[in-house]
Amino acid sequence: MEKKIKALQEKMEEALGSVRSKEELAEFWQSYLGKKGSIADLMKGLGAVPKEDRPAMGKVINEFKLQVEEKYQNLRSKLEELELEARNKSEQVDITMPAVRRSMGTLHPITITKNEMIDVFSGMGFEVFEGPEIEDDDHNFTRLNVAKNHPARDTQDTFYVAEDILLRTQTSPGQIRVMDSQKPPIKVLVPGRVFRSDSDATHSPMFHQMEGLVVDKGITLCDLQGMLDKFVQAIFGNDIRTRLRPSYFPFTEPSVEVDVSCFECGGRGCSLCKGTGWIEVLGGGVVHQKVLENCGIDPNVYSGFAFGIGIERIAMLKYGINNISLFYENDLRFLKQFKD
Ligand code: 2NM
Repeated sequence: MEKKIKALQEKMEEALGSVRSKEELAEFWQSYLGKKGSIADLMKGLGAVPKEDRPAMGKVINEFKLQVEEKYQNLRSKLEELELEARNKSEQVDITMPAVRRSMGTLHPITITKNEMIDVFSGMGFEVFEGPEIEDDDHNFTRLNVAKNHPARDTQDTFYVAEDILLRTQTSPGQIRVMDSQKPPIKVLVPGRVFRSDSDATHSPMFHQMEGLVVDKGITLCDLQGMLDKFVQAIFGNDIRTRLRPSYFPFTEPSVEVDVSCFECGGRGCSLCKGTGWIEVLGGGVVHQKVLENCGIDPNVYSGFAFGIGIERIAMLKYGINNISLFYENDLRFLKQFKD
């Protein structure tokens, strides 16, 4: 019996020495300390020991059992310690490591340009109004003095949603709404998206416009020109001059096209201004008497000027962009170049 215990002790030491995990430790427990383990077997073997030797033998087995239990507990603590250490190591956060820098979003170049234009006009006392993008024929054409048979109403130019319902082709129906709800003096700026069936390097079926309207007593074309001088100088530089050329719009009379002296060559002539020294930037004029009448404003008492500016056009000139579609492709390589 003693020999048997000694052999078991050696086996046990060896088995314990090869335990590497909690699972292996549990197996060890089963085979030595479990109900059907080796030590239980020893206890059962006591029956075959002579009666007078039994107490001493039982004590030996018990001591052996206690010894195994102690070793088992020690190893268990050690394994748990190691496990915790490994976990701490794998979950360790290095607080001195530099953080992953998240790139900030930027405003779209059209938004930057629009904000800059609004800033300039706000400084002159304009208020901003936004009208709906879906309009009716009445606001978009009829009351703006665009005749029933005018080519601008053609389905080739205008996106119709239903009969007499359309995507606005300019923001001026917004100005009609302002004149309907406010009495002069009126000084309003109407920015927004407009839609025309037109598409090439400098035209897009959707683009942004900013129209302005001033109605008061004694307003003339000179007021428009003086105000636009200040506007283009704020946008393109203090040495910029303007030039008015006669034009035609149904809603203004007289109507003008406004050029700025070329900011690239100073007016000597270059590729940007195609050798002319001038660049066309916007249109405007004195509000047609019929438009005022259509909005219940007496043209014998009041007069006004109005203008329309393409925001894409201004942005393309400012930033030297030669294709309008770059604004709508959302290519980050393009967009990231614009910082407010
Ligand atoms: C332009 C050119 C000329 C314009 C006229 C009006 C209104 F509502 F007062 F009649 N709003 N905008 C106008 C006039 C717009 O854009 C090139």
